[in-house]
Amino acid sequence: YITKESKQAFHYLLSLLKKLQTNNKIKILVVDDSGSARAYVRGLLLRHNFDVLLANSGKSALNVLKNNPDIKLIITDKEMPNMNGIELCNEIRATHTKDDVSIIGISANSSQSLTAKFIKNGANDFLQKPFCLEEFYCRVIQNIEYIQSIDTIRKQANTDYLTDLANRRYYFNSAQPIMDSLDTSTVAMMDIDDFKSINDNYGHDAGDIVLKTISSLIKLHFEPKYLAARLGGEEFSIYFHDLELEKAVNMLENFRQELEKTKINVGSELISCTVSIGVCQDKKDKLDSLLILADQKLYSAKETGKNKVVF
Ligand code: GH3
Ligand code: MG
Ligand code: MG
Ligand code: MG
Ligand code: MG
Repeated sequence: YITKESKQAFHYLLSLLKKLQTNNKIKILVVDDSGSARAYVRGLLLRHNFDVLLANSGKSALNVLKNNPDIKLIITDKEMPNMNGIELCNEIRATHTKDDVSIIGISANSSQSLTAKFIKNGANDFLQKPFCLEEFYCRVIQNIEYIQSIDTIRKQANTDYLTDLANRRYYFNSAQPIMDSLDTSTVAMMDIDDFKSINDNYGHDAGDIVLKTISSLIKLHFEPKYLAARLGGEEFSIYFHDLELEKAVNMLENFRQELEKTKINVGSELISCTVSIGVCQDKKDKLDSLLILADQKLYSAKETGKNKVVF
């Protein structure tokens, strides 16, 4: 009974599914106390190359989710012993927002209030059994696309567009809570030396290439262990959550020396550039206050000849 229209619609869905699957496999968790129901939904999802995880109870679902924080979608049955699908939604929402993971409730129960109950308890969507395949895939795609859009927006909100380093917002939001849990923290402020003259002599595009090159080198030297960010312009900061001052200074000194030796191809020629770095370790409560101290060290690095680490 497949009509031409539904065939076309299905092709459209398939193209959307392909688009979703271009990167890594997307993880979907299927929760149902019935083995045959789990196997059926799993089969539908495997056809389109999703990475399917299974759970036969709410409790087991919470465990699987804990061990797989990258699950994007949970499809859960309503009627299950011990913890039903709606209670499961509630439990999941205690730790995961709708922006972290989508939930679709499924039930054969045709009670009109069930959809509302699911959604009120944190589900994003609902499917009535028996469902038609087209609707099933539509809802799966829509809910994954939602999560992926949020992921993209979140990444963009936290990343510096030019250099792909963390931006100031992400830096403060992530470093401050770590700082709150520690007695002392070590932080570095870094500023490119005579950057204005690079722009003036070789052009703004060359300046951008220098910013990107330095940022790649920063990533190489300090990430993922430590948190590095472009705070703005030609200023960077690195937060060392668990490093004594001397060790941080050593790492920064290695970085400074390697940058000094690096020839940067700005199109017209190879140029080199240097940075000045101020670093300090202190008991401050606020990252702001610690950065001011590091900035004072940076200032004295600039005042005493640049291209050095001052602590
Ligand atoms: P100092 O050694 O004292 O730090 O001197 P400086 O020239 O590096 O410092 P100054 O603050 O005078 O100049 C910083 C320059 O950085 C000015 C600004 O135009 C440039 N700049 C800021 N953001 C960008 C950017 O995204 N791209 C480029 N190409 N230049 C930028
Ligand atoms: Mg059931
Ligand atoms: Mg500056
Ligand atoms: Mg500068
Ligand atoms: Mg300056």
